[in-house]
Amino acid sequence: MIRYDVADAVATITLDRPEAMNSLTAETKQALHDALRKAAHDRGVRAVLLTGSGRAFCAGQDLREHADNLEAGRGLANTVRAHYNPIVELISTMPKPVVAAVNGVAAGAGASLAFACDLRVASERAKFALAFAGIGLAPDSGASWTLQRLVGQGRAAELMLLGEPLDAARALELGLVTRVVPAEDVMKTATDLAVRLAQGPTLAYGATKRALAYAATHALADSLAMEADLQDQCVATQDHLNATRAFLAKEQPTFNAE
Ligand code: T3D
Repeated sequence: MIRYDVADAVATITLDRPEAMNSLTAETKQALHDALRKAAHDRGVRAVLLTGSGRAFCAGQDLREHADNLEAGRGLANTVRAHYNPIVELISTMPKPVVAAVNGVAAGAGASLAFACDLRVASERAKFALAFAGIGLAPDSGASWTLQRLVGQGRAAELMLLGEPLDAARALELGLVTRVVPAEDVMKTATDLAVRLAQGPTLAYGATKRALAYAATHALADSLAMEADLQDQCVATQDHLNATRAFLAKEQPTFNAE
């Protein structure tokens, strides 16, 4: 259901149910959560890449399992609280960059997962579908928070209410993805980006994620204070000292996450 591979300090997590468009059963969500937690805690991992196998990134909730639950009167199976929310929290709060390689369609909670990542590289074949309303649901897994920050409230409302799929070119125009590449290049491009991030100032990247998340919900004065606290932490790192010395010596810095 989930593949987990580490190379060059990048943990690649692959949703691997291509026959069901990598949709998410309870078991898959648990395995995804475990993989993300493993990546978050492994000091040898300095960036994470999330992708899907086959022609989809992720089609969201597995609707076969969901229908079984509904038919059996288990409609309130609480998967949003038990699974989706912890997954999104992990992606957002782990102090390492998370890149989505959006190889194909990202629908419902699958789109939400892509939006929760720090950067998105899309295949020309990628599509984002806010499919929730199509089955009588409201957005979950953070989409109501992330999407309007990425594309603005008006466009987020349009995408969520109308549910029309957004193709990769339009997603790029709206700033929803970092870049769009031919389908055969998406994994290499996203992996190169993740490797570049894994070689960067990991502790400063963690602080950057915290600063962005904090500033999204706080006033300027509070955000300035938070930036000062986070900068105190960054200034105290060996990486900062080394990089400053490297600048003065006209050399490329090396970052060791220390
Ligand atoms: O309490 C709760 O659980 C609430 C939580 C909700 C979170 C959510 O994610 S709600 C949104 C759920 N997802 C959707 O509504 C998307 C459903 N899928 C689609 O709209 C389309 O399949 C796609 C746009 C993703 C792709 O369309 P297309 O034409 O490229 O492929 P297809 O033929 O529709 O799908 C291929 C196969 O994947 C097909 O199986 P089959 O007939 O060949 O055996 C299809 O049933 C299966 N599949 C696609 N999406 C899902 C799925 N199977 C289970 N669950 C899916 N979500």
